[in-house]
This record gives sequence, structure tokens and C-alpha cells, in this order.
Amino acid sequence: ADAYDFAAIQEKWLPVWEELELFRAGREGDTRPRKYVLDMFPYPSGDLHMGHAEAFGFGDISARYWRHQGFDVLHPIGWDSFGLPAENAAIKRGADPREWTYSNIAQQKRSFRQYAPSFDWSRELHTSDPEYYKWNQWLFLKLYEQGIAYRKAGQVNWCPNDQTVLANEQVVDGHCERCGAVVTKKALTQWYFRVTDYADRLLDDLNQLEGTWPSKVVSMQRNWIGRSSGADVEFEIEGRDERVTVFTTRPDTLYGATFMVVAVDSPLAAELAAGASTEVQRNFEGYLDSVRAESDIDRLATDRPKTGVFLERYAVNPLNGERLPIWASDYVLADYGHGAIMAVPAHDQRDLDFARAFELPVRVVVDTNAPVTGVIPVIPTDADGNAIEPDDLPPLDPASTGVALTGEGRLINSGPLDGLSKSNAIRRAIEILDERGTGRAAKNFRLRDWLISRQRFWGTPIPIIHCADCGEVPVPESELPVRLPDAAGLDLKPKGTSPLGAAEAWVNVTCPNCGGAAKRDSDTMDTFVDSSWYYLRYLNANDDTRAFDPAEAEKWAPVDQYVGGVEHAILHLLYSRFITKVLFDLGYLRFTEPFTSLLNQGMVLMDGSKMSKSKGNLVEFASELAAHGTDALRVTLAFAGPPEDDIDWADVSPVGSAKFLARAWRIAHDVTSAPEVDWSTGDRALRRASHRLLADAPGLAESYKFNVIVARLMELVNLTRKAIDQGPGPADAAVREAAEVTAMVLDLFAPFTAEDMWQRLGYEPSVALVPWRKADPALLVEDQVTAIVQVDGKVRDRLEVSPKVSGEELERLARDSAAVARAIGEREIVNVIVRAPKLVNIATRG
Ligand code: ANZ
Ligand code: ZN
Repeated sequence: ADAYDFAAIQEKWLPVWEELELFRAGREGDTRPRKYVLDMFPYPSGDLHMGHAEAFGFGDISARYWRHQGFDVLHPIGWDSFGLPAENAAIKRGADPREWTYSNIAQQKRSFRQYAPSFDWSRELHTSDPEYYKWNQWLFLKLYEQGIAYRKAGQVNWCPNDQTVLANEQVVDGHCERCGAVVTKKALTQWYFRVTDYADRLLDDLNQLEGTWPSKVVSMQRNWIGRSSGADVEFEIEGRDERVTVFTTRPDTLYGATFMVVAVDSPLAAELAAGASTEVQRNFEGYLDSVRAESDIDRLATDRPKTGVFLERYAVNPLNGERLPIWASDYVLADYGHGAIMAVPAHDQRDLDFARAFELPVRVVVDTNAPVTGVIPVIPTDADGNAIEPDDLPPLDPASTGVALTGEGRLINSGPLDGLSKSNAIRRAIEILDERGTGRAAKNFRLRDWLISRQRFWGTPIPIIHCADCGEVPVPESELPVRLPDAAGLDLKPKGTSPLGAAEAWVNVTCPNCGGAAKRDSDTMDTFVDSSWYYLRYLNANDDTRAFDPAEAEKWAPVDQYVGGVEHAILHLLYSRFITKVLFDLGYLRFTEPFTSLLNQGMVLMDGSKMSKSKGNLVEFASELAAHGTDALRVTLAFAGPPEDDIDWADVSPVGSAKFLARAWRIAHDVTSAPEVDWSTGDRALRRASHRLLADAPGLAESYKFNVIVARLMELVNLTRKAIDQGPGPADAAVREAAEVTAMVLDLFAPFTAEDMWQRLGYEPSVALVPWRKADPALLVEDQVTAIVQVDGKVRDRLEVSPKVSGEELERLARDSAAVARAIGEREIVNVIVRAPKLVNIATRG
């Protein structure tokens, strides 16, 4: 067995590792500090693919690294096994989603076994197990008690293809995130989680993650939450008792409001129209019908022609008493702010477009030509940077230019606000509104409450019973889990209502409150509920008395290193952050952010494009694994570049990786010294190389520069090979040392090869548990000093030399120096004084 044979090595070590249960975390009496390394758990939608190989490869580098650094590392695995893919596949095949799901899990497990991430398998979980979803139901009930889970009727996003509602987050550019169908609206009563109550905290706490989360993810979360600050302003409406409130980010422009617009599909619009003439009512109804088919994205687009209907009603400006005509239009959204706006066409582009379309007045109230920054006047310049003479300034005439004036400036035509800068005017306007009781400072969020009910079978049943007399009645905790009924006999085809509603024996129950006939809620939960807290379930995955143990959470959580795809940048991460804060408020947790550091791996591409079956460019994980072996695959993925970058499989070479591994392995084989060898006798240059790697790898690993560590390992292997073949030979202590360091560091990327090397070097398994060797500082200092060369008392050169350089050698180096030769020129050398390693002094004559 003298050739490197990856298959034999894998066969040899897998059973040994399993027997040893190497990666079981949290053993009794373990006093090491702890780290929690977590990969986003997979959907069991087939076998593992190259994307999994990459993500789990990076997660495992991190887990193994921290273990070598002396930590008790928790690195669990489970399956996100509820959801539409299973249900749709089952429908297509006429099978049971359960069977499909669990057979895929079994397949993925077999592949994971080969790929050998250092998982603690004793904590394996599947969200579709009643043992798991019982605690989803428990969580739901906790939220229900707090009023955080609630039911409301409303217009919801509806996927006509999947026949189910979608959360806002699952609508991408107006299309269903899963199937791509155009999303429509439907009026339904649904369950929500009140995530908007946490909007401020979800936003503010992002500051804690700055620097340890990818900045792109932080800013995507910020935009999604979308906080804007401004004011709520109340307007009297002629012929109506109650005032109408609008949200504005620009209360400074109140004197420039020339009309009001209400969302055409808001109850307010319907009410105002109802109080107008029959002709107006007819126009309004017709317009409303045409708008119903539009998506929010279209409605907010700035570049489309403005449409609307005048409602023949008037509002009154609270600051100057002016009458403002009220229009209904689609560019104002019913569910943002208050569904109504004050329109300031001079300073808002959409309002200006509308005003120009319907010939409404435009009044400038901010002089955007006026200098605003205090002492140093800003001189207006044209496009070429030339100063513009005051007389040549652009006219403040948006009505004719069609371009709204949105910039900084000073207030005009605005009574008490005149002369103020924009920001001061905003402050002052809010004060005035406050004083008069017609408005106040206000914030607004783009974030909506999380719609969690789904009209599908393969999910967690919502633990609520509907009773005609008692209303919503929570299922008592002692009766959890509410198990899913058998799928057999149920028609799972999407039809707009949950298939569970047809499971007669399941749905018809007695009310826990009054004992009367009642029905179970037949919707199931969005699977993002399952994944919002799974990181806590791993801490005591086999405990059937509670969802998670706060004492274990105290020990392990939050997750130190989270690894997963950027496709979860908004949904999953936002929901986990939210649920973590809720659990904190309930006193179960002592931290408010679930994932301290986040790594988003890139994608594995083929010829520059995403792999897919239909494109015929699918690189199968299973066949790559069979062809090259686990270690070569893992090294290839790690070596391809920074983990955040995409990897083009056409550009990498698993064959090259396998050659490198064979070279490394061969070195362990060639070492002839015994483990007890005295390191200090070893070749210094090779020792320095080993210790540099020991010193540099931690910083590189902690900044995710895994590819650089692999490159450094390749260098060390080459140097060691040279030392064996051309240098001090295989018995030298430095050769053994280099081989041992290589095995230990290689464990991060190629655990099988590393383990086999470790054994050949004379040790017991496992190399995975070897504490990181300390780099010897004496071997790290630069072995160089600067020698000065003088000619006739003048410094002519400086030479970097070894502190052990001989006098002769130093003199030769000095004479070889071009600068020194130039200084001497044609003159004759009369005396040379050498003080190695510091000084050479040359005296000349002539
Ligand atoms: C007057 C005004 C004057 C506005 C001005 C802007 C500029 P963000 O930043 O997105 O929160 N608005 C308020 N509610 C709306 C709704 N339901 N549908 C569409 N637009 C709405 O934007 C807040 C601004 O968007 C608000 O400030 C309001 O227009 C508009 F020079 O009020 B503004
Ligand atoms: Zn009842």
C-alpha cells in the first residue's frame, strides 16, 4: 500500500472515526471554552449538490480550525424538511411527501458520511418530525399569548400557481419566489407575527453585526426594514368629522402642498367617493377595477404615466388653511404610511408628474439655488464645474422643466419657515404642528408583519381551534403536538384552501374550552418559522420536555460562526433575528442576536453560468466525489479563491488537488526519524517555514482566507520534498516537524489524508483533536541584519545579511555592490576594515 489511494484511505478511516464519535460536543466534564459553528441546514430536495459541498466544506474548515485551537466545538446538522418542494414532488409522483422527504434525507446522509464534515450526529434533527414541530407549536402559542401571533383579514399576496399565500419577502419583483408565477392579491383572513413591533430593534441591532456580517447583507436588511423619519400631519376634511392623517418625510414643504392623494384601493377612498356625485362614484369604481390587477412594483414606478380620479372633496392645510382638492390614485399605496399623502409637486417627482398630468398648481417652497452651508457660501457650478452667475441660475420652475426640486435649499413662500434650511425647517414644522395639535414627529417602516399561514399540507399545523362560541381557542400545551394526519386519502393538489380542511376526522374536534363542536385551524406554518429557532433546538435536540434549554443556550449560543447562502440574506436571517428577540423578551435567552459572524459562500458555476439540469451543465456531487475523493474535492473548493467568490468548476482542477494531496501524503511516508526526535537539531530554513505557517494560519482562517492557507501548505510541502531529496534528508528533525505541521493544518481541508499521514508519522487517531502547535518566536524573527558599507568615511550602501555572515563573505558582498564600485571608480583601495556582520570600511587613494 505505497501509493496514495483516496478510496482506500476513506474506507479505512470512516468506521474508525464513527466508532470514536470524535465530534460529539458538550461531553460531561469538558472544561474547554466553547464555539458554536453552524451551517444553514439543507432542504432534502434530492441528493447533495456542489453548492452543499462548498458551503459545508467552509463550515467544516471553521469547525475543525476552532477544535485545533482548543475549543469544544458544536457543529450540528439537521434537515429543513417541511415545505413546498416535497409537497409538489409528492403531488407529481402521487406519493406521500413524508416518504419522499425521508428517503431524500437518507440519501443526503449517505453523501454527508462520505464527505465527512465533523458533525455531532447525536443532535440530528428534522423539522418535519413531530418531536420538532411540537415546539414550533409551542412557540406559536407563546407568541399568541403575547399578542405577537394574531389573525387579521386583509389583502394578501397570492400565488395562483401554488394556490397559497406568500409573505412579502417571498414575492420577488412581483413574482412567486418558488415558481415564478405573477403574484396577485386576494382577500383572506390569515395568521401573522407582529414583526413590525420589533422594526426599530431589528434595524438598530444591525450595528452590532457590522464588520462580522457581510456588509451587503446588513444593508439588504436595512433596506428591507426601510425606516423613514418625518411627521404625521392631520388634515381636516370638509364634510367629514374625522381628520385624515398623512405621513411625510418632508413636513418642511407643507406650504407647498397643493392637493391630497388617497390610495384608490383604501377604505378612505371608497368612503370619500361615496360622499361625492354619482358621476364621480362611477369614475372611481371603473378606475379601481383597472388598478386591482396591478402589482405594487408597477404602482410605485416613477416612469409610468400618472392616472387618477378627482373625488370632488377637499382637505384643509393645517398650517395655512388652504383648501386642497382630494384625488384618488394608484401611485399611493393603501398599506404604506396612512394610505394618503399631501402632494407637494414642486419637490416630489411623482407628485409633479401627477400635477402636470392633471394641470394642478405647483408651488415652490424651497429655494434650491440658495446657499445653505453657513459661513462658506456654496457657489453654484454648472456641469463643467464653472461658477454660475446668480443671474444664470436655473429657474425655480419645476412646472415647466418637469423636474422636481429635491435638493437642499432655503425655505420661501412658507410663512414662519421662511429662510430656514431644509433640516431646520423640518424640525420647526414639527414643532408648530405639535403646538397646534395637528401633527407630530413619526417614523415609518417598509417592513410588514410576517404572514405565516399557508394553505398547504406539508408543514406545522397551527395549534388553534375555532369554536363558534368561544372563538379562537389555543390547543392546550399538554395536547401538543397537533400531528399531521396521514396524507393517504387527502387531495394535496393546491386549490386555495388547506388540504387539511378535508381531513374530517382530524379537523373536527371538541372545543377545549366549552366542549362544543369545533374545528382545527387547517392552515400550516410558513417553514421559515421552523428555521427561525432551529439553532436553539440543536442544543438539546433529544429533550422531549422543552423546546430548548436556556442553560444550554447560555453555554453555547449565540452561534459564533454561521455559514450559508446569500439567498437567505433577508428572509431567514430577519425572522431568526426577530424570534431571538422575542425569546429574549420572554426571558428565555440572554442575547438578542442569533448569529455573531456570518459567512456567505459564493456559488459553484459551470462555464460562467449557474448549473442546472435543463442547461445540461450540471456537475454532480456524487460523481465528482467518486472520481476524485472527498479530500481532493474539498481542497479544490477551498483553494479556488476567497469563499465569498463564485467558483467556476470549469476553471478548477480536482486532479491537481489530488496530486498535491499525494505529495503531502508521500512526505509522511518518507520521514525516517522517530516521534521523539529533538526539533532543535532540524534544518533551520525548513523549521522557519513550518513555524511561519503555524503563526500565520490562525489569522488567515479567522478572516476566511482559506485559499491562502492551502497555497501556503503547498509551499511547505514543496520545501519539505526538497529537504528530503536535496537537503538534509528524510531523517532530519525539521522534515518530521514539517510533516506533522502539514498533517495538522491539512486536517482543515483534507481530513482523510491528514489522518492517514498522522498515523504514518506514528500517532493514534485523531489528528482532528491535535492542539494547535505554538509557533516558536525565535524561529519567526527575521534572521537578517543590516551591514553598512563606507568608502572613505561616506556610507555608500547597506546590505541585508545573515547575523552569522563571515568577514570574508561580507567583504566580497561589499565589493560586489554596484554603488560601492561607483564610489571607488578608478581609485586604488588602500585599506579594508571588516567588522562582521555590521560594517565594512574601504579607504582609497588616487
Ligand atoms: C410630502 C413630500 C414632499 C414627500 C416632498 C416627499 C417629498 P419614504 O421615504 O419611502 O418613507 N408617501 C407617504 N405615504 C405613501 C404611500 N402610502 N404611498 C406612496 N407614497 C407615500 O417616503 C415617504 C414619502 O412618500 C412621503 O413624504 C410621501 O410623500 C410619500 F418634497 O410627503 B412625502
Ligand atoms: Zn368553545
